[in-house]
Amino acid sequence: MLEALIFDVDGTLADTERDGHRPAFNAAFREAGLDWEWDEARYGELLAVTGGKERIAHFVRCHRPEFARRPDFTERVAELHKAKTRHYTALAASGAIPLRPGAARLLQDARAAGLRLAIATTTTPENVIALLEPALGPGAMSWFEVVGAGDVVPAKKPAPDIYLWVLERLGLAASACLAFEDSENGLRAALGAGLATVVTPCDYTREQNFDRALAVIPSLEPAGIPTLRLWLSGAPAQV
Ligand code: XBP
Ligand code: MG
Repeated sequence: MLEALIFDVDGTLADTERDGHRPAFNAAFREAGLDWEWDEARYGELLAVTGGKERIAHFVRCHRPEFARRPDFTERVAELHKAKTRHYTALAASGAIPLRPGAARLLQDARAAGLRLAIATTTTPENVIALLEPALGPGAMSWFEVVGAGDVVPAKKPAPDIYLWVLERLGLAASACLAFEDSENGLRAALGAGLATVVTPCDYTREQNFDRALAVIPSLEPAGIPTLRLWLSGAPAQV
């Protein structure tokens, strides 16, 4: 029996990367006096690395090796990421990043159907709150029984850690849950935790491999998930 839906955030609930996280990284680099500017194409390449701190470190090692040799490299990356998060939360809290079509409706329908909700994301908890509260209303974070975000696990997606962390706190087996993702990294993480996964690709992930997804849908709007009504009725989510 389907008991819970577990949602990825970036790319799934909202298209946050190109016009949200990317400009926040660039604002942090400018603020630090660095000439690093991630355009849309470069950022699309860097998205292969999940986690903002890990993404900055990967960029530096590949493109600014002299910066990687600094003795305070790790501290500087953490400072840059903290500044980036400040810029991103300000942007998200202003309501500038809408949810994807159908996301709010799906969350409300799932709650009405008595399903438990959870989040499993690589981004930080403050980014999740800044994004969802303006979009879903004050107190909306209480809709999610478990919020697995950022550094609560040692290994980020495509490792399954964040999904295993969420399942443990839900007290549910993977077979009682359905995951929603947007990327191949996210799909691999969810599958690694044994979760049937619905993928709704976004612009940056459209060409990725989703062969092992339960379904690939254009959006979270009801028309895009005809069988979801079945799942919401409690029918088993068949992998
Ligand atoms: C997407 C990510 C995150 C964001 C940036 O997370 O990989 O790193 O790109 O956010 P998901 P941070 O798709 O799992 O929601 O800078 O806070 O990591
Ligand atoms: Mg994602």
